[in-house]
Amino acid sequence: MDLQLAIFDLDGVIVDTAKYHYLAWKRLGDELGIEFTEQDNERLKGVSRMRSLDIILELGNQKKTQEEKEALTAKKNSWYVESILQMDASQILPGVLDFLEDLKARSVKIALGSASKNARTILERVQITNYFDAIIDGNLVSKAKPDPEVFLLGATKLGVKPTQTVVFEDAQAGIEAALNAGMYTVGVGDRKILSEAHVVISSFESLNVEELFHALTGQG
Ligand code: B16
Ligand code: MG
Repeated sequence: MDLQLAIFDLDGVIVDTAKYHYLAWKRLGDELGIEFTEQDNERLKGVSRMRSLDIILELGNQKKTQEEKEALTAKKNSWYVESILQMDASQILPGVLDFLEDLKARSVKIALGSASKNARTILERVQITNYFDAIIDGNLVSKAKPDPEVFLLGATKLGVKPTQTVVFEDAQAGIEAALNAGMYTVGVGDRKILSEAHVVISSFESLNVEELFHALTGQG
């Protein structure tokens, strides 16, 4: 098998932290008098913290100074952190642990490629930090997905070529970022939203590394 590195997005792939982001943004929206629905929240997936706030302010037709925006994102983050500190291993999405074990058994390297500045805290809380050979998070990158920076950094750090790397992503911008990096892509979620991915899966449950890699590269 030719693939040597698997890079995982965090929110929506390993854990479902989107619900905690939503609750915190909704609380902020309520304070600002901006209506913010779960459907609006879809637009925030994979998007940076500051860009998320900009989208919410746009929804409410509101403008804020940079200083005000810093204070608002800090407030949202403090609520979000309260939620993630309550997380435990039971919140890892179905099939993910078995799949990570399967990769390890085949000596495929594992990296995280997330926009979140809280990624390390979440991995610690759900007790899977040790699986990762490299952790690239929102503190290390300057360009947001669909820019390929986050994934290219992971591959470079581990000395693996993009063409030998597969990325698992739940957001359209993330799939685009991986394609821009010249990597194989697996969309996790809705086939209609993730149609650009090489392969789309609904979850990691019963997913087999060998079969998946064969489907991606045509090699066993
Ligand atoms: P933070 P991912 C992304 O995580 C989330 O999908 C997105 O909703 C969030 O705004 C972003 O991280 C930044 O998160 O505020 O914790 O730094 O999907 O790239 O793992
Ligand atoms: Mg995601």
